[in-house]
Amino acid sequence: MQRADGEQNEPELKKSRKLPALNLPPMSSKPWFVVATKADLPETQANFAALQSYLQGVEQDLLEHPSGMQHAWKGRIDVVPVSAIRGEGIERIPGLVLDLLNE
Ligand SMILES: Nc1nc2c(ncn2[C@@H]2O[C@H](COP(=O)(O)OP(=O)(O)OP(=O)(O)O)[C@@H](O)[C@H]2O)c(=O)[nH]1
Ligand SMILES: [Mg+2]
Repeated sequence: MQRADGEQNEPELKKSRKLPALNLPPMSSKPWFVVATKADLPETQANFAALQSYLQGVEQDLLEHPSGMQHAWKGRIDVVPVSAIRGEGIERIPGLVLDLLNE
């Protein structure tokens, strides 16, 4: 902030306590999987096939990880087709989460 007398005045925010550095692993290092909704709609089939081949490309390191990070998590990327509206296909999800937690 510029004062009328030309002195620099620290903005109020800068005076507040600095946050400590984050030493947590980056998001990109975390395992993940994809839940693909609308599997009950026939018109989503082509998109689903495209999604599967994209994920295979990422898994096989042929395509960039979606985070753009070099040391991103490398593992099996599952994709679960579901009908969110009918609550179908969701049974696999808790098991997938447990597998990834126990990795
Ligand atoms: N038939 C069907 N409709 C769904 C499904 N999931 C969401 N919808 C409908 O799709 C519309 C968009 O809802 P959401 O998916 O929550 O919103 P969104 O993800 O921001 O939008 P989309 O890009 O359309 O998926 C709503 O009318 C939902 O009821 C599904 O699995 N099957
Ligand atoms: Mg949606």
